[in-house]
Amino acid sequence: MGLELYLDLLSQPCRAVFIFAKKNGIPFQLRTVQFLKGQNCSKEFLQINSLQKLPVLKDGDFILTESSAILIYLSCKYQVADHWYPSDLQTRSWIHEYLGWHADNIRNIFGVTLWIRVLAPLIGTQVPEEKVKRNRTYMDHALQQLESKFLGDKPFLVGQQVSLADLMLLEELIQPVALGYDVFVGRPQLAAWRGCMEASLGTELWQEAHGPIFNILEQMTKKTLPVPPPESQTNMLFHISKIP
Ligand SMILES: N[C@@H](CCC(=O)N[C@@H](CS)C(=O)NCC(=O)O)C(=O)O
Repeated sequence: MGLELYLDLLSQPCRAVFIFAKKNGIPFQLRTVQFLKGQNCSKEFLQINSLQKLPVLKDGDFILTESSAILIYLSCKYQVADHWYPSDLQTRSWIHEYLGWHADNIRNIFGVTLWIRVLAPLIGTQVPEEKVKRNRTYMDHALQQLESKFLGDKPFLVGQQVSLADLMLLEELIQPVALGYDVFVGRPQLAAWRGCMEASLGTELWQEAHGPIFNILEQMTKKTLPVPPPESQTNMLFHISKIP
């Protein structure tokens, strides 16, 4: 069996991995694991990742979780163009500097909109209003730091060409946009960066990767989304309780 990627395109880190593999022509078997159907809690998936999280890469007997580790593995194994994960020590270090900051300041903040607008209502609850307000404040604060410290007036995070750090960031920022909060409005630097990202990924791949998340509100309105099974709902309630 060749390379297998376990993904759900509603998830930001899954989309980053999907886009990276597609853009670089890396051949893989897509193993779709749908959160909304509780498939990440199935016995079969537990054998792949006992943490029940996506994305997961399986390359023969080798299993790897964590999107940034997966992107680095793919970059090195398939010798993709250098700009994705630059060999220059200092530029590579900037990628890791960004990824460290991203894990602390972006990752758990920008995905909250999906919980507010879709996941909590789907299981008959809601994210408390004070958490909703706080989340908006945290997003705005992180975006200011992102622009001033990491992006500046460069076309991409670590220079003139797209890197895996840009992809990680893009997918987190697309999440609130698809859920009704356009983080690019009123932020010209960030909007210019988004334009560079769209141009470098291409329209077809952009649409393929983002279709499911951009359709989710419509599906919510039409009540066509699956309701997560009880075994997933326990995890989901725990997740909601952990929203800052
Ligand atoms: N730091 C991890 C985050 C993985 C993660 O939180 N994945 C979410 C989807 S975005 C997940 O699988 N959630 C299912 C669960 O927690 O039960 C990465 O970047 O890969």
